[in-house]
Amino acid sequence: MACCKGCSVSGVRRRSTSPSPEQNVRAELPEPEREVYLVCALQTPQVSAEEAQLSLEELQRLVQSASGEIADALIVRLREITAGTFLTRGRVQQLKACAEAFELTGIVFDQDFSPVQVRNLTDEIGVRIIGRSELILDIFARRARTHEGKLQVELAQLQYLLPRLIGKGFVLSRLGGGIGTRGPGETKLEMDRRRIAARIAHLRHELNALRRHRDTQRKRRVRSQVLTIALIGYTNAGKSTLLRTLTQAEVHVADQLFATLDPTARKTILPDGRLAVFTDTVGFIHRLPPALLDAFKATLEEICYADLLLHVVDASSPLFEREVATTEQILADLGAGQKPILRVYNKIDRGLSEAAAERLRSSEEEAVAISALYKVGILDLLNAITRITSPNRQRIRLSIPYERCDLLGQLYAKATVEKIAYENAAIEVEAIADLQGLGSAFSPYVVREQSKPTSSE
Ligand SMILES: Nc1nc2c(ncn2[C@@H]2O[C@H](COP(=O)(O)OP(=O)(O)OP(=O)(O)O)[C@@H](O)[C@H]2O)c(=O)[nH]1
Ligand SMILES: [Mg+2]
Repeated sequence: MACCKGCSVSGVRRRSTSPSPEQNVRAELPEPEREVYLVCALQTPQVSAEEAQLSLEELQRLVQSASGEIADALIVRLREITAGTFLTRGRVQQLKACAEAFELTGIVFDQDFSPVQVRNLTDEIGVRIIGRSELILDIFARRARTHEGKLQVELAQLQYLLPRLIGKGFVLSRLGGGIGTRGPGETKLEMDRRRIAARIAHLRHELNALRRHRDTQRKRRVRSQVLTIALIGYTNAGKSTLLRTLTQAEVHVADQLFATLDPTARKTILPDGRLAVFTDTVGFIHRLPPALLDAFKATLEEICYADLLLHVVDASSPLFEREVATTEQILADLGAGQKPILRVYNKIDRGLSEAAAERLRSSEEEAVAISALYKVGILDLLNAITRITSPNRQRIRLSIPYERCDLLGQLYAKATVEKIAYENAAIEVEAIADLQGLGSAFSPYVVREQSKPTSSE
């Protein structure tokens, strides 16, 4: 059956009518509410067919990440825009027919409408109308686990909502639950304007207190001179998988958008013996709602204090270029555009997208190709990290007399000792170290390499 052009019922999973014995047992438990959505990308004169298709694909992944069932996905072509409803009368009627045929919970669009347009469309179609920002905010609300994460998500949701309330408020609860009505911890967002404003002020106050605490922790870290490396990049690029591979940490990895929300830090030892802390945080997305960027600023600012950024990209993604550009733009917005950055082309086991292969070939930037999942190229990555974070480190030879063997402890702490030989006259050492960092106590014992004789000599 096709209820409107481009629709088919193939994607809908209907409830089974004859339950199995297993289902009978489960029937005693309350069935989780089923949420079925129609997913629509808009193709206006400003949006190309290709862009609309890519946008539709990403929107479907977002709906799945919000645990929504997708009845169908379609591109709605619009030659003109109607002020009150954005969509033309004919399109509104088609969507209404779809909503009835599929018993939809709502329709998700790849853009945000004005509050008046949302109200008019809801009234005419009779189901919830969900914009892209609302959908992303909903995913964040589901994922927030830590106290700070929950406060940040609630702040973002309320900041997004406040200017959208029409009349006295309570707009969200008008058409039941589902995407866009959840707050962190599954609380329902039902508030009026005055209470929202008061709650925003309170959340800001609490978040500022947490920010001060974070500042103190950071200062302590800076004092202890631990190297911090931030994993950043588009959502689903494989940041958490890489953190797992690098540090053997048990971190959450999932094939869904925004699997990670709360920052995680794990330690590991670099090949040169230095301790490094890797931090993993929320992924970026094209057109990230500004309310989210603002609310998560404190967490994201951590990126600005890292010694090095590992920009993890899914090199197999057909959206490679856009994902790289989006990440770079968000980094610039956060004030981290000038930080040392190492590009990590991940998922090479799947093959490189054309754009990624081209960039890798022609690139002058520092880049490494890896598979975080299959642990390919990890040593190259670690070596590149070591090189970038300590350009002054070099291979040195030391000849330490036995009466200064007290220096050995310091040497092991500050350098990577590659060879050590206890000869008759002295302890002969080969190590990788930053000479300046080692300190003046070592200077008398550095063996200067003899300059190579030239051919004329
Ligand atoms: N084939 C392949 N899949 C990978 C690789 N690295 C990660 N993945 C998969 O990609 C998906 C996303 O991985 P995550 O590590 O959760 O990605 P993320 O960047 O942390 O994502 P968010 O937390 O959502 O921003 C998972 O299904 C991983 O198993 C890789 O090298 N090769
Ligand atoms: Mg993650």
